[in-house]
Amino acid sequence: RFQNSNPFDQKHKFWETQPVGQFKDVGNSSLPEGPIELPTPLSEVKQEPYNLPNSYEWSTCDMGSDEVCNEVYVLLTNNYVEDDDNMFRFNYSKEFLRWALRSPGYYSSWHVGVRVKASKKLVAFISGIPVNMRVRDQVVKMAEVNFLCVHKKLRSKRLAPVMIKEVTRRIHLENVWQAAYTAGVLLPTPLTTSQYWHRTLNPKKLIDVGFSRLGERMTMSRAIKLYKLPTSTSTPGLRKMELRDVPSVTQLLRNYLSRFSVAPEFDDNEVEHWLLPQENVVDSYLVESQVTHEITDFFSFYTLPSSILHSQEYSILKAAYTFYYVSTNTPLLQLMNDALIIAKQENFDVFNALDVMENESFLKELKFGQGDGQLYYYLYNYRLNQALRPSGLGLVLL
Ligand code: NHW
Repeated sequence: RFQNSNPFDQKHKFWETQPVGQFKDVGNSSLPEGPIELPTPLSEVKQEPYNLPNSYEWSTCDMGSDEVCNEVYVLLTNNYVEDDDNMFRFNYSKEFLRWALRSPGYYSSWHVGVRVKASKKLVAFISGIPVNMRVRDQVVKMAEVNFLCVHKKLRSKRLAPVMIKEVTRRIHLENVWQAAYTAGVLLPTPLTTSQYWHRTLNPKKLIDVGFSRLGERMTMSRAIKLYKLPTSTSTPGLRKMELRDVPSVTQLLRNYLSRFSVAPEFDDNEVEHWLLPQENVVDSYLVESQVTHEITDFFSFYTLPSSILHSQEYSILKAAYTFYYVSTNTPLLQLMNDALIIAKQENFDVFNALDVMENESFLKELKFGQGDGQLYYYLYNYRLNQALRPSGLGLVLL
């Protein structure tokens, strides 16, 4: 069968109607940078929700409720993102979802569920959280949209476009007109295309469950030796971040993120929320100078396990993902090596990173291997007249 493999020629019946960069405009640098559409007066924003097929209803999800949080957790655990070979599926924990969705200034109305009217079963979800995003020299209030999920039995019925329109409407009602999101699928039009890299921590398990393969002339014992890490970290003054460190970390991070073309602007509240260690959610370490007691460096990673779908032996892959970091005094390579050592001690199987920020400077040397599949970054209603390199991006979405 003849297949048209040029993604630029693919029709996007929904996305073609949205204020996003269109494929036909790629390379046209005459279009102005900035918002594609102007905000409309709030009174002109549609007041009623969009129509759903008859047997379904909208449901604002209160993530503060254990019951509702559990419903979202179960929906995602069974229906959220899988790898291309359907071997693994993200298994965000309940604590993680709470953390991800109840960030400073969050709106419950942006946590949008779809239920079956008759049974009240939760069958779809989409969410947004507010963030101040800097794009070059403009700081724009945006929504970060994430956790879009439609139950497997309801796929390909054009429910996703209705959900995206509904969350957009609810975001508009709070006077926010831009959004940032990532996806593994190519849509019109990425701000940047990034790659996943994986650092094996537990070679035997990763090979057993089919996450990795032994390369040519590689034996299990060689792999174990190759990925072996020291048992203790190397940086003097490295310790867990504490509440009292929030102001220093905010300072460091604001300063560091200012070098990227697109990055969030965090205040103390947000740093406390996003970076203060939370067991099984986020880990943060910093370097305190032994002499001046100044905080000079910092790194963090979050915990996102995946369900292993077809193994007799194992059901969960424990994965750490690099989050934000700052290196001023300690080389980034050394910081990240310490991050690997800590992750290994905490029994993670694999340590993942994208090639955003300055990650390329340590990936190969620290024995990360390039994954398959891409993660595309997008902005909604904001045009950049040139795609960025991943290293221009100071943004990590969960
Ligand atoms: S990416 C993770 C997305 N979730 C999953 O992959 C979970 C497993 N898959 C599913 O649940 C992180 C379904 O396959 C989903 C699609 C629900 C993905 N982003 O209902 P239909 C995020 O959560 C388009 C955007 O028939 P379906 C970020 C697709 O191109 N659009 O499909 C979310 C097509 O449109 P087109 C996506 O398989 C960002 C249409 O949906 C998409 O039953 C959202 C087909 O719909 C994706 N990941 O359900 C955008 N996947 O034009 C936020 C498919 O091509 C934008 N589509 O015909 C900003 C809004 C806020 C603005 C505020 C001012």
